Amino acid sequence: MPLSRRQLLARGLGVATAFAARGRALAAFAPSAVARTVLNVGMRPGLPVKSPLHASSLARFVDALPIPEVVKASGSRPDPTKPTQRLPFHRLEMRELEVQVHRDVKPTRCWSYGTGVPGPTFETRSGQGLLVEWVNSLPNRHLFPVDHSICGAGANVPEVRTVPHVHGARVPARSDGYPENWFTRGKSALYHYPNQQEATTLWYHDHAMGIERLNQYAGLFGAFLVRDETEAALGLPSGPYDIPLFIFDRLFDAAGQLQYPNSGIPDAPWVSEVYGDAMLINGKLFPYLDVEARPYRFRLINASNSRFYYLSLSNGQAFHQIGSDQGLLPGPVPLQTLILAPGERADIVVDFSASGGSELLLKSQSFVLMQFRVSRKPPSAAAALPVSLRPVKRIPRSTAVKTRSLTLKEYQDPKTNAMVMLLNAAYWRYPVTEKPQLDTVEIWELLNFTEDNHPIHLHLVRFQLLERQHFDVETFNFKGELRTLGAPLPPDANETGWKDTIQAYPEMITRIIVPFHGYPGRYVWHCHVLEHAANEMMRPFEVIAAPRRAAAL
Ligand SMILES: [Cu+2]
Repeated sequence: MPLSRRQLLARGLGVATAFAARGRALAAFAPSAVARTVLNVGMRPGLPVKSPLHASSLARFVDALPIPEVVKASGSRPDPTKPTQRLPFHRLEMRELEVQVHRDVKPTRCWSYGTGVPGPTFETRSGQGLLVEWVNSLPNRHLFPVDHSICGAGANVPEVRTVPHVHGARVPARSDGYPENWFTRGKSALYHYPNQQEATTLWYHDHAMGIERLNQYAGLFGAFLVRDETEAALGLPSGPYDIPLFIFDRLFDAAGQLQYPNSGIPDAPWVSEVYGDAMLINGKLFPYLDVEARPYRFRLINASNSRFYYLSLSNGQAFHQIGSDQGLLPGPVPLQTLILAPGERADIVVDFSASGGSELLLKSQSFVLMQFRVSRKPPSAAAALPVSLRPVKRIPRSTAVKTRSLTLKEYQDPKTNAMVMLLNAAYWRYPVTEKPQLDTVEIWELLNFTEDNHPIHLHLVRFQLLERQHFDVETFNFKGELRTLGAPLPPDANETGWKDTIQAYPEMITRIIVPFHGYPGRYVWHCHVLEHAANEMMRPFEVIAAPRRAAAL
């Protein structure tokens, strides 16, 4: 079988540059020189699990799909921005506990924001702010091996650290969960979520520097739904017919315990990607859901570390995507397959009206995820899906005050075999280079030199996809010239809404247009393949407040 370019490069062919130790040597290069270097990558796979649980051998559809409980407020506290007003106050405690992932699997030790994985769901309304005290009551030892060579996870910092982030929330910087703002057992953080944004499916998860991938794998995530009047007026399936579906893959051992793969390299257990053979839906393996013969709304959330899903129904029936990361699409988009990257959300409506008495499977390629058991009862009356949902005004390119070309590249040190993935050839610790001004619009061109699809997430903002375009990777590598190949490809219909995580396709330029609305301050942008983000595919950006006018000085 011919080797891929990646495999060839991983074997050392074509490596033209000698980097010494990770960090020290790359830091010696100017970013532009680094960006032009011919580079390569090696996959760093994990060692096989000793005495694994083979998920495929488990009995299917013996557990009902769990629906996470809804977070309840415990009183109110003063609004930090208007102390005369009070906001609902919530307290979530992170704890280690045991969950039952399947009838025939022994209880699994995990970490949770509530009583299970995923944690409880926030039900919020647009414009109604709230306060959350996030409390760390976790043990002092991590469930999984910590790689102390990873940035921010050195042996000089506590092993267990947490900082929660609400993915997609427009929040002041101090409440965003900046990766370095972690706190340890016995400590907490009080965050303010103003919710000044449109109805959508957000989710919260841990973001602690250097161990985010481990904390999320342990179970630290949950849903954060924002609702509004416009959405309510559409008559979409609601109440028991509106269900969040978290999809996440894991590896287990025969004793039912989570296994996070280890590279086997002493002192450097980091692996480049994680793929489990056990697919959990809301925390169960092969769950079933009894449904009526009517439309249902499902909020699909990919909470996997690395895995993309290719979702379809076993009977080949179409479903409609009605929303993406940051809210409703202009209109429902009929699909038979939906590709969901880590961090992305898709709001879909599945109509079971014509499937009374049958059993349908939700699948991802050859993986069976869950079963829908459709009632034999005749279809109940349900409102038809509206033709129009919410207008999404396209942002004119002419409004952009700046275009940034930003590379996504993988690098390998031929001596140590250490691998890093960098955004614009810059380490986390380099000075901040992306400093958009508040309330301006920028175009970000993501030049992906790799053979991977990287889901790139920007905190704070929502954005639109302009287009994707192939480019000549080798010409750029050898000559530093950007040569595009072919015409730009417009977004697919289900990518024409507001996004906060975009799939940057391999060897393509992905152009997004970003209004930097919200708040000034320091945020992050990163790949949502958590293993990539941990090994340097994450950078700060800083929103600069508009200069004060003379009259205000
Ligand atoms: Cu990535």
